[in-house]
Formats: sequence, C-alpha cells, structure tokens
Amino acid sequence: MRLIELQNESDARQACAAAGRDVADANLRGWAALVPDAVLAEGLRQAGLVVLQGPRGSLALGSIAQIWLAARSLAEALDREAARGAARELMRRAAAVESPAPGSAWQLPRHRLPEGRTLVMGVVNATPDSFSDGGAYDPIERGLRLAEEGADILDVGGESTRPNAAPVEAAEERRRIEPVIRELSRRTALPISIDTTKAAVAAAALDAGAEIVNDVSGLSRDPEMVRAARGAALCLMHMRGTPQQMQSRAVYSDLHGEVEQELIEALERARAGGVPEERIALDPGLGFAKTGAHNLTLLRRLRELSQLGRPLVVGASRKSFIGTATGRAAPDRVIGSVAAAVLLASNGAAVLRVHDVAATREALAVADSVRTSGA
Ligand code: HH2
Repeated sequence: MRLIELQNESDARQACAAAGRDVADANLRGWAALVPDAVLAEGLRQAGLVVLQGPRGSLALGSIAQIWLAARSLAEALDREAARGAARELMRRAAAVESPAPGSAWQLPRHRLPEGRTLVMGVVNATPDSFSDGGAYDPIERGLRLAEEGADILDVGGESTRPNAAPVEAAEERRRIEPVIRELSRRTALPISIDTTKAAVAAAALDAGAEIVNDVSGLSRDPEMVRAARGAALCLMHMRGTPQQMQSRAVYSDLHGEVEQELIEALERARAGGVPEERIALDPGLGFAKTGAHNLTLLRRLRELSQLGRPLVVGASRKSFIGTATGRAAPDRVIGSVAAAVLLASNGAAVLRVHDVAATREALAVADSVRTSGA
C-alpha cells in the first residue's frame, strides 16, 4: 500500500497503471491510496471516497485529510485484523505526508540537529575529480568556510560518485578524508558525515570524528558497512549498480513505487544490522540511476516519499538536470540550485545537501518563513 500524488496527467496515468487498470483516467488529481487489500478498499468506498478498482489494487481518491479520516474510521471498525492493520498503516502514511519528518527527528550520536527549519548539509569534496568542484579548493578551508556560512552538517567525501567516475582504493580514500575530518571536527562544532560506500573508510572516518555515514549505495555495496556504521547515524541513498554503470539502470515502470520499495529494502538492511530507525535518514538519490526526467519528477513529487516516515535528505545542488534547465556549467548553477532547494523545502525535504551554503541558507530563510506562516 502507498499514497500517490496526482498533480498532472502523467501522474494519473501512472497511478492507473500501478493499479493494473487497462484504461487510464488522465483527469485524476489530488491523492490516491493504492490499496491491495479488497476489504479495506471497500471500506474506504463506504466511508465516502471514490474508489477505482484494478487487478493489482484499488485507487481510493481524495485529499490527504479525507484519506486519513476514512482510514481512521476503519481502523477499529473493520472485521478482519489484517484489514484493520492496513487501515492503521494508511493512517500512518497519510499523517507522515501531512507532516513530513523534520531534520531534527534524525538522531545523531553526539549532536542534536536544529529544530524548526530546513537544514543544510555542506559538501566538502576531498577529491581531485568531483563533477562540480573536484580539486578546486583545500577541503579543510572549504569546510571551515561552509561552517561559517551556516551549514548544519559537513559531508566529507574522498571518492567522486559522478557517472563513470574512476573507483578509488580504500587506502587512498582514507588518506584523503582522515585529516580533513580530524581537523573539521576539532575546529567546528558541527556534526560531520562521511560520504563513502566502504566500511573501512567509514570506520576510519568515525574514529577521526565523523558521526554520520552517508552511504550512496544504501548499504548495498559493502556487506561490512552495517557493522562499521552501527554506532553512527546513517543517510541511506537510493541508487542502482555502481557509478560506472548506474545510468544503464535508470529504467522504471513505476518511478516512485520502485524508489520507495528500494529505500524500504535499505531501511530493512539497517534495521537488521541493529541500527535504530531514529538514526536513519533517506535520500532519493537525484542523479543516481536516474534520467533528467526522473530527477525532475522525484523533486516535484518528493512529498510522496515522506510516507516512509523518516527525514529526507536531498542533493540537487549543481547536478546536470539543473544545467539542462539553465544552460549553465556546473560551477555556475548556483541560482538554479537554490531554486531547486526552495522547491524541495516546500515539498517536504528535511536536509538539503548543497555546495553553496550561504545562498541556500538565505533562500531557505524565506521559504521556511512562508511555509510556517500563519496570520
Ligand atoms: N550526491 C553526490 C554525492 N553524494 N550523497 C547523498 N546523500 N545525496 C546526494 O545526492 C549525493 C551524495 C554527488 O555530488 P558531489 O559530491 O558534489 O560530486 P561527486 O560525487 O562527483 O564528488
């Protein structure tokens, strides 16, 4: 079961396909609960929602509030326990979409993240070949500057993950990141995350003072990673394959459904390894096994991923889909990246991973005050 946002014709057609309906109704708008349980679907119809049936499930249509209220009325009333459980799950998902988990719900081992605003994770690349800023600065100086500009977290990486990047040995990655993390944890008061898919690098980074492991493979690359990261907080990103071949795997018949399912599998790997859920944030992985159209659609319907109940970290900064829209080269994508950040914040993102911290913080100050206003 899941909630699907219907903003346009393409969303409506996809939702009909997900339910297995032969004839798509392109005019559906608002939200749909895709419900496999026939008893719950019939209950939602009796509770007043329009329900369209298909061989793979039913689409119960309405606003989030209507869907939540209908599910609540059934959570006690239905005869079968399985159907009551499905109604409770639908209520939980609708509540999470209505109030996406904020950054402050991401519990770190040593720091408490600020409440009441969208948070900023500043990118510190200790790499010679990152797509937008490889080798362009001294990473320690860069980290200190991003801290001054108002970053809430510093994300240090020693291996580029851009499409077709050359892989780096663990020893070289450690050599790049250890001194940077040691200095930044000594000279700033910020939590530091290590952007790596390798357990040995994560362990060295945690020893050097990092407390978050940002694994772009969502714990799928290195079987030792869960053990290495057990005492840390985790950012689990969605991708498929490796940076060398991920773009050949950017094929989805149900983009949101598949990304959501694969993020749930990453969450389960973390839980099975003993990482408490409060320590985990999720990331849809813009640019990783995604086409430009996939990136735009994930950004537009980001709120849907809030139903997973965990804070969402999103990295749109300077990525190629911003270059496609603006015609700008990577270092000149600040304005486009800030526009994406504002849209992401209003679509439920909790933490934005960005290269341009000062500009993003300033724009988010406006976005957050509008979002939380009331008169
Ligand atoms: N994007 C990049 C790297 N790490 N981690 C998360 N959680 N989310 C992202 O979107 C993400 C990430 C790619 O950006 P960058 O670090 O600037 O480039 P490179 O991988 O070439 O070093």
